[in-house]
Amino acid sequence: MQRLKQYNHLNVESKWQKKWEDSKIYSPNIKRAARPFYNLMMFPYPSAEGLHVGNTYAFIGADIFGRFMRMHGYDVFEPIGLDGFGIHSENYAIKVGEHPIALAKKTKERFYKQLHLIGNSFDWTATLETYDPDYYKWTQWIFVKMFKNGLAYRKKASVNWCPSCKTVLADEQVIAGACERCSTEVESKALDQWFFRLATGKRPDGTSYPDALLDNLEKIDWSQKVKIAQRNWIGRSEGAKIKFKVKGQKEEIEVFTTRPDTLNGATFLVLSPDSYWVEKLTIPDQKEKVTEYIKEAHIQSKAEHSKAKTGVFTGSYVINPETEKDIPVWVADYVVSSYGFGAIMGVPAHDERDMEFANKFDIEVLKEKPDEGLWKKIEERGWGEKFTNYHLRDWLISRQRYWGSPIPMIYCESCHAESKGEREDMPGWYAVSETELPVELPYIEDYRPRGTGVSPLAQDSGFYKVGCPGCGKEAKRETDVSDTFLDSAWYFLRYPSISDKKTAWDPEITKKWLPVTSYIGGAEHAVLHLMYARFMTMVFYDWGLTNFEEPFSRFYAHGLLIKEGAKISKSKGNIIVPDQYIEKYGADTLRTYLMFLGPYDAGGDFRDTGIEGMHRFLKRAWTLYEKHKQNLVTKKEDCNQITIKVHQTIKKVTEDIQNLRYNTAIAAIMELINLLYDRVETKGTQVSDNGSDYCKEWEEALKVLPQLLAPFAPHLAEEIWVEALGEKFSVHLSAWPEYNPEFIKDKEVTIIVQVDARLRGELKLSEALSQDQHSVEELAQKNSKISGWLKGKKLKNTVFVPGKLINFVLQG
Ligand code: ANZ
Ligand code: ZN
Repeated sequence: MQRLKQYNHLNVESKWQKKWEDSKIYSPNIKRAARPFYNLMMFPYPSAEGLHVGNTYAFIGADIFGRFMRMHGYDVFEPIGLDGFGIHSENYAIKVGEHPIALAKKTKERFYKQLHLIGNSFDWTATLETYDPDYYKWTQWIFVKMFKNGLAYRKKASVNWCPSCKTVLADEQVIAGACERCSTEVESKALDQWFFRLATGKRPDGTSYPDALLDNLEKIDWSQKVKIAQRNWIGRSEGAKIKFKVKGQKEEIEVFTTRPDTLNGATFLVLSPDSYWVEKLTIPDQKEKVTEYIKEAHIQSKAEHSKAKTGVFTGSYVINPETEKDIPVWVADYVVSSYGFGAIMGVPAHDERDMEFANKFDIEVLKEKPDEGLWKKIEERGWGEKFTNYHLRDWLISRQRYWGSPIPMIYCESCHAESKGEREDMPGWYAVSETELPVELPYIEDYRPRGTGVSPLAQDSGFYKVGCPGCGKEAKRETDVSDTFLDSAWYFLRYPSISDKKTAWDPEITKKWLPVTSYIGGAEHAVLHLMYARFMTMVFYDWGLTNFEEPFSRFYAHGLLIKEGAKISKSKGNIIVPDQYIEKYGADTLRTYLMFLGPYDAGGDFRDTGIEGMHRFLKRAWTLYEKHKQNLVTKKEDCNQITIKVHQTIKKVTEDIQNLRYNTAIAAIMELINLLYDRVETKGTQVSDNGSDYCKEWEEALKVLPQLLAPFAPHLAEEIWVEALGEKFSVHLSAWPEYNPEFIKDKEVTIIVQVDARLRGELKLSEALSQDQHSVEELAQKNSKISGWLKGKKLKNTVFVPGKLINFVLQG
């Protein structure tokens, strides 16, 4: 009998990776697939030297699910690409002193090589990189459509400015007053910016995007914590707007409040430092103080906002319509310019922040009880009306950086002067004609951010000088690039249509493959990316470009990988690169090890010592097959026991993978392997030529095992399937095994307990338990009838016949 070869993971893994790719078993027929299953994972942004183990944790977990579904007969489409534009890649380029264009080539090679090595079932015929002009042509096309549909606009806005990254940041990219990427304190700066109407956009039926984004959360199967994060970010707040007459003028200031019933206790009004009213209401005597305060407020970072209250009096008063009292108007930075109307009524008796402020500046506190009836009164008297406010802001799209998709807009000074342009509300502005897309990002030698608030593209007259689409005179291209989040807000639509040169996404293909069946990624993207992708998809739906509102039917957030108890980060110097582990132990070991660390949504703690154990374990599985031709199971009772265990394991692994409980699925497979290993006859050859001496249950177990292993250890599984069992390539296209519920019904079994071969008692146990020596020993020793016979005696040996008998042999 021929012995199998030693398992060499390096040879085996590269062999199958090549075979899989050559035979295109992971490239479904996009046009014709009968049971499409779109298995998406968040594509990486290549920032550092390559993928780290944390990235692979995400990809492997998603792949396991895809492989499982493929074995259930689905046409699984699992694409991958690079979110390669943007500040991450650009900052890395600056750090290593290379041009982003040159670096992108290297990074692509490096990342794709690593992504091959982990053994995922990616469709390598459908990759995309967001910096590829074939891709960003369509990103720009989306921008143009947003502009033409009134959903993109430009305004001067006070924005978060990171002086180190030299760029604008969205509110969500500011963590406790500091830049999310480099931790530098964020300043505020007034710049002209492009926005998408995420918060203020109206849908064709007149409803609003935030409402729809909120309501739709009920309809999608997403991790609960992610839904909560989305809900909070949208932050729908029901309340009222109330108008306050300025004393001695006919103007009125509007405030937003969730407590109109406390109007009777409002003793002051506060404006945000950026409020349009500040200049209007500041009296000459207060001018200097107010100007000074506003300057300070701009330099101070957001972190300071939560500290002690600061503020300055404008010198003006408004009239509280309910109390008819004159109340002072202050300026303070605890009022946010971008929320509500950037102005509040101060009700110290019922609001803590207002109380603190009133105490500090000696403002009157009226301890009036809230009055439910006020609300009606406010509407009747015309003081105000119901108003729903959102925390969600319009999406700030422009970035004053180089490495991004140029915003495809043109500005003409002379058209502006004549109030001409493509849109009435934006004189001077034209979108680049769709036939002229893409506006290619030019090569600029010194691409580093200037810190001047304009993009490096503004240095390149060859780029920005352009004829006006309206009047033909010399005009200027927009030199800002778009936010990377725009690139990733639609990439899932492109993958299935990647070979389509005429449209961004083919309508028929899109209907077939989308919405995405399963999306897996990090919880850190719970807000930004997922919200932007949902918003864009809803917009596309409204334009008739898709037939679904929600892009991801199911989203699952995986947990975080840590290393020896610590967060994995560059500053800690504990970044783990997967390559060395793959080289030493193989991708199968790394995959299985990572997934064994804990429930997939909880993450796990990576330890070098653990991976050794997993490696030995997988080798053990191979050894089983290496030996199985000489070493067989022949005993009838062993055969029965194997059948039960096999079917129990199929059930467990199936259910666990469905629930992404990979760790317990792996544990079950380990148990099965251990049992098979245990039951093998090791006393030489007993096989007849036709192999009829051993039981068919043993054969079945040996065939099921690689199938259960396939999602986790795809190379090993394939090697066993094809090389050891001689089955047809590929195990990954084989049908997932089914279990027979009859076999795993828990029967009651009687175990005979002997001490020194004399009957001393009986145990009635479930079939499963009756097979387990350790449990049986324990239960027997605890049993009151039996324990007397064992007390004070030394045990020499235990004889165990699974499901039948246990005999304690005593010393002396
Ligand atoms: C009077 C009042 C009395 C308030 C009271 C609250 C409690 P949410 O729920 O987050 O929407 N507010 C309004 N605009 C603001 C702004 N631009 N910056 C800072 N605070 C602002 O909060 C709404 C409440 O936050 C509003 O209701 C307003 O204070 C304040 F006992 O008005 B309230
Ligand atoms: Zn013009």
